[in-house]
Amino acid sequence: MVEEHLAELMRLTDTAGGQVVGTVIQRINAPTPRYYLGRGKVERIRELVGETGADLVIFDEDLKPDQAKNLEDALDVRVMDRSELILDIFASRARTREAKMQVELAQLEYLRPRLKRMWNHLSRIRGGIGLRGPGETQLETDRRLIGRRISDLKKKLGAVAESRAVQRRSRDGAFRAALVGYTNAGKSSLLRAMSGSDLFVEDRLFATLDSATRAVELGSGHEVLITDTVGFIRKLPHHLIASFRSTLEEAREADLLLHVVDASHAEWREQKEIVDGVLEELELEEVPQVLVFNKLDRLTHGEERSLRERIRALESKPAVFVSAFELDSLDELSDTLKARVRSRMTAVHVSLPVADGETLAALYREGEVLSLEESGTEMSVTARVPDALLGRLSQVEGLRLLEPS
Ligand SMILES: Nc1nc2c(ncn2[C@@H]2O[C@H](COP(=O)(O)OP(=O)(O)OP(=O)(O)O)[C@@H](O)[C@H]2O)c(=O)[nH]1
Ligand SMILES: [Mg+2]
Repeated sequence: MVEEHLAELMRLTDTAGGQVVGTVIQRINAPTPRYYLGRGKVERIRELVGETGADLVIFDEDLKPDQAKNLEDALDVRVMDRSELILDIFASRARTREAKMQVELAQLEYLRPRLKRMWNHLSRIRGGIGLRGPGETQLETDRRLIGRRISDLKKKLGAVAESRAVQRRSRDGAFRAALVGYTNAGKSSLLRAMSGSDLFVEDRLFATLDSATRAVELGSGHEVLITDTVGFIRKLPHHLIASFRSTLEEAREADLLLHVVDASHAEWREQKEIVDGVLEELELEEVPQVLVFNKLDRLTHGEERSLRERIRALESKPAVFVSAFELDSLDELSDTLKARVRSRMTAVHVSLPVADGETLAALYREGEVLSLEESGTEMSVTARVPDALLGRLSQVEGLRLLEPS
């Protein structure tokens, strides 16, 4: 378990552009107030830093501002904790204006109680990871300026969130699903495979920071809008969750969450629990969920069978088993989505003039036509229609909506 956590920290370090030259583990019941670790261990790390020439020491656990400062004084190198490393990765990966603002906000909130220590660094700039902060100018300003910048960012982000909400409303009526899950589970790969569109995929952590929405055609007139979102990780810094809340609004308004799990990962159970925890923190636990076990191509038939049995026996949520690399395996997911889209549509009989090709076309395009009969100048259509179309149909003059079947 500890080894797995450390392995993940190494991947994070790699993603941030660092190179691991040594690791130290200490099992402790309670962290010491001064160094987090015991004195002996601090001495051991000091030696290791000397032997390897390391210029950075990263802790998997979060350090209090004082602890970090004391450790830096004792080790005489830059010290980072897990949260800071994750913030650093987000900072280097943010592409859109919104993501950049969100990361900056989270960094400033993290920085505020640690300003003093950060100033120390700037005076002896060492380069490398950890210094890609919000920029020197901001660091040089005092707390009050940082506070002002924080409220400014919050205001700007609020405006972006508002315009996004307007955009969302204009898409009203469409069935919406959001991909959520642990980082590197394959969310973007799945959306890419299903929508046939180009999305950034990488075997590093936090490839995606911005949510992207794609229309996915499910066949027989069913379409669903699927949103890809930022991945979660163990001990995601609190400030980041808060900052990315509005991006994750997409998930809140989704009709369905597709919780993607990397079934080939040794720790998938823990990862799944962590994702559930973050979803709860974001108050998203009420949104209906389908579990999507991905990377099945990496399992043997035996492993796949026992996974399916286990999930069937223990899991109350519906689950599908897929591989983003095998298009055929996605049918199960498409069928599940199709069933959800259908269940949200209302079955109606519509009677309309034969000449009204426009309405008929809309029924085919947005709904599902189950039967069509012509008699004289009238057509009688039985169809399933989404709410938005139902609303429009009921306003068409001379059109009769018969009782739902
Ligand atoms: N073998 C295998 N690899 C996969 C599958 N799906 C995704 N991958 C690989 O897993 C890695 C991560 O995939 P992404 O799609 O970027 O994962 P993500 O969940 O979007 O990750 P973040 O954006 O970082 O949260 C990439 O190297 C993919 O090629 C799959 O079904 N099988
Ligand atoms: Mg992604």
